[in-house]
Amino acid sequence: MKALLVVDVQNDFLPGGALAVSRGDEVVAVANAAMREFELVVATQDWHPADHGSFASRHPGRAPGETVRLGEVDQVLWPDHCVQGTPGAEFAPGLDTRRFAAVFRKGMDPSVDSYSGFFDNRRRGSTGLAGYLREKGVGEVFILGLATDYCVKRTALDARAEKFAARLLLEGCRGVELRAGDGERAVEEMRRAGVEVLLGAYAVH
Ligand code: VGL
Ligand code: ZN
Repeated sequence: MKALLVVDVQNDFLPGGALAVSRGDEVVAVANAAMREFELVVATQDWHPADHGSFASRHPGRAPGETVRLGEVDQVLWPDHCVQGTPGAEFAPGLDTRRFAAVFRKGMDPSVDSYSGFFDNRRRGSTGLAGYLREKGVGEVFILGLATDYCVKRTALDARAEKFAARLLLEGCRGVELRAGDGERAVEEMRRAGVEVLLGAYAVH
C-alpha cells in the first residue's frame, strides 16, 4: 500500500505569504493531479502558537535567517508564519483538501520546531504519523510540498528512518533557498538516504 504525503502546502509558504517560497503556488496543481493516483492521501500542516520559538520576533536583536539554539538543537529563525487559526496557516486556495484522509499538525510546542511530519527537531515528540501509516498497511510513501530544503527534506529522511520506502515527487516541491542551491543539496541528501527522486509529477507506480 502506498500513500501520498502533502507537506505544508499552506498560504504563508506561497508567494505573498509570510515565509514565501518562490513559485510555491505551482505545487498546488501538481498535488491535485498526484492525489488522483492515490487511495490514501495524508497532509501535514505547520501549526505554530503565536509565541513560537522559531520566530525571530521572539529573539530581540535577531533577524530571520539567523541561527540560534532552541530545544537543544540549532534553529534557523523565521518570520512569524503559520500561526494557528490565521489565514496564513490555512491550506492553499485550490488545493483539493477533500482528499485528505488525515492532517498531521506540527510545530505546536513553542520550545522546539518540527520540520518533519513525523517527529520534532529534537526527535522526541512524535505526531503519530508513522503509527498511522503502519496501521493503514502503508509501506511506501510519496512526498511533495513545501519546502524542499526544510519540511519536505526532514519528512522524507524520517520516512526512511522509519523504514518506509520513500519517493520524492520533485515537480511538486519548491525550496526556500535561504542560500542558493539549498534545494538541490536537500535533494542530494534525500537521495543518499535512499529516497528515490522522481522528476515527473505523475510518475507513480
Ligand atoms: C517550513 C520553515 C519553517 C517548511 C516550516 O514547511 O518547510 N520551513 N517552518
Ligand atoms: Zn514553521
